[in-house]
Amino acid sequence: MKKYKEVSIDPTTQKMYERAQELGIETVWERLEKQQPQCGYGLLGICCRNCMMGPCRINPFGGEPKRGVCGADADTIVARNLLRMIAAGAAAHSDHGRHVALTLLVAAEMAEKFKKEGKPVLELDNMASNTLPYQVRDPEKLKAVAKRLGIETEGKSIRELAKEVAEVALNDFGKQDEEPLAFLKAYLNPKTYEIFEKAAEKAGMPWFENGILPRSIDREIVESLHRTHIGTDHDPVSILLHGLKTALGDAWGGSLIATELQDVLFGTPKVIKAEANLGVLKEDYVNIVVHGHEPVLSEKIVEAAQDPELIELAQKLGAKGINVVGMCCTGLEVLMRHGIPIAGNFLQQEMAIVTGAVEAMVVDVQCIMPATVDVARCFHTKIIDTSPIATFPGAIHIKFDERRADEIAKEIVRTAVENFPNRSKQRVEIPKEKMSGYVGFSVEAILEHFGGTLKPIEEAIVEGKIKGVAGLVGCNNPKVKQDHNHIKIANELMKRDVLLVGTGCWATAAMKYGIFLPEYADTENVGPGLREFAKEWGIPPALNMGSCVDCTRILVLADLVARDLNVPISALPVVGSAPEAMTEKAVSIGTYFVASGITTHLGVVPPVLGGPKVVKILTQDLYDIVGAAFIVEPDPYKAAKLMYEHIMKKRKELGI
Ligand code: XCC
Ligand code: SF4
Repeated sequence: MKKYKEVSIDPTTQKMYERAQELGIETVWERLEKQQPQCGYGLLGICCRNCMMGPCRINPFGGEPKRGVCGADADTIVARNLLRMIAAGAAAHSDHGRHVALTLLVAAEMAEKFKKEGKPVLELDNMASNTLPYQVRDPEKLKAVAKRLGIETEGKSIRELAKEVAEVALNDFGKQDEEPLAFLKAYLNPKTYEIFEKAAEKAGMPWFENGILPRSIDREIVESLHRTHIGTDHDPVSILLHGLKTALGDAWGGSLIATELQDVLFGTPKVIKAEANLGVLKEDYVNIVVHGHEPVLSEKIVEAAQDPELIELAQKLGAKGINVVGMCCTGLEVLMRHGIPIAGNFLQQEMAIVTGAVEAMVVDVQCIMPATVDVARCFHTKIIDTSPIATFPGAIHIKFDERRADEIAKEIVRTAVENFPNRSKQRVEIPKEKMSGYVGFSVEAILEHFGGTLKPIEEAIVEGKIKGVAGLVGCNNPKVKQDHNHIKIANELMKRDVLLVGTGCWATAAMKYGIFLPEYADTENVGPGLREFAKEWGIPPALNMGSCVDCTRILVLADLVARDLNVPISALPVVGSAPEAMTEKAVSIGTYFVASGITTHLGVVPPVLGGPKVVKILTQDLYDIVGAAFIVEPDPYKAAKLMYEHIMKKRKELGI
């Protein structure tokens, strides 16, 4: 067993980890230990299970076997495995995006139906009626998205526009022509577009029609599986090019659709103050943790928890009220839009249950450990799974249906409330630590803050007050001490006057240590230029841009700056990093950052080292193909230095 200080720098995790040990509860860290030594072939990416002549493994020391049964060599196998990771990550993000688009469409169609049935027309035309399970909370954003897509907005109701926008989005998933995605064409500046168009030709593969411009989100994912089927694509170059294309379908398709249409349905985030860490759980309240990724669910849980009847029930059962808190990305969604406190990031899901104070953990999709069910068995906590595509053995299944969203959300909240009397008070131990911070920095909120333009940021960059911008994203991984790399890299970059924007479990980490407070600019972790800039504008030195699908906000922001300067994104002094990467989604994000022109650091080595050609393509050749590449460096200090050097190189190239 590990010492509590080895697993995390977060005091709440440390405490709950100790508590778990006291109670004999196995956690992610013990399970990781039991996996040691992890398979060397797997770590290097040189095992293949793509057909039943295998599984095949390549000798990493240069001896035999050098090839799989079919003849595939190490580079082919590594590239194929990587492409499958990208495809899975892109699929997860994009299926989420599809779900949001379908929700918008369903709501618009219900409005149409109710209108025909003679219900109040104005409310329904504006999609503001609460007879609808989902409303359009941000009609201005809907119009802005429609305009970008070239949809005529004059004389159309919100309901009509919602339907049209949802249809264009859904078409991007399944269309069969060779045209690039409508959303990509609508959002991407022409200079970067041109790089995508020419990338494959530059890489010596002119038969890629339209280069690495994705044609349809689903098609690129399906083609990834096709290409990696035995006996299909074997050249690491073409395999990886298709990886870029698939990831771009995630970036400028699936994830972008998720973010934009979530803003339409639930409101575009505005700057707001909120709290983070396990200390947001309340001893005398019914605690509900929403965990997973899709606000289509968590928004409704937040609403249902405000139902007077359910609050009354909670009080009748001895609680003071109902306390909804978030976990992982869905937590960030409701944090960004409503200031709902976030209890933690990925490695705190089990820790939250160990407090003994959680009545229900309501989960949907992605990053939810099946182990939560086992930990919950040691307490009264109910794990409630809600997604028809994600079932957890041992959990309670209350499957969600958008058409009956309110009813089901109430049932879920009621289940949690009714569980309150089962809580064993003596076993409750909630760590006190929590931290506040400002969140809600959507692109729109940033623009508003700076007076409708990004000029102040651009000027500060040109002046050198800010050296550049780093997008910090991604997960926790128990192979890394929780939050350690997140915070070290953040501080090392801010010390060098790099403005940070970030999402996902990085953002939750940053918030827990106070980085989203304007006062943080006064600490020794922030350089004088960035400090001055942050103070001048009354912002923290790092901006929380949301969940992982909201990495597209970072791209859209970079794209706006690129437009202002009339350069491709790859010319900007911007870097990315996933300091504690874990998921396949993180692999897709890293890949689409790089493909979009943002050189990106990974703090956890992906399973590619067994393929020397693949490594060379990813870390070097991509500079010539898309103007950016990967930096892989587990040491956070060295990583920050490399990222800073890249920023300085870009500044030099721009002549600033
Ligand atoms: Fe999952 Fe999105 Fe990674 Fe956190 S950062 S571990 S993906 S919750 Ni998105
Ligand atoms: Fe082995 Fe080739 Fe089959 Fe992979 S595809 S398992 S390398 S025979």
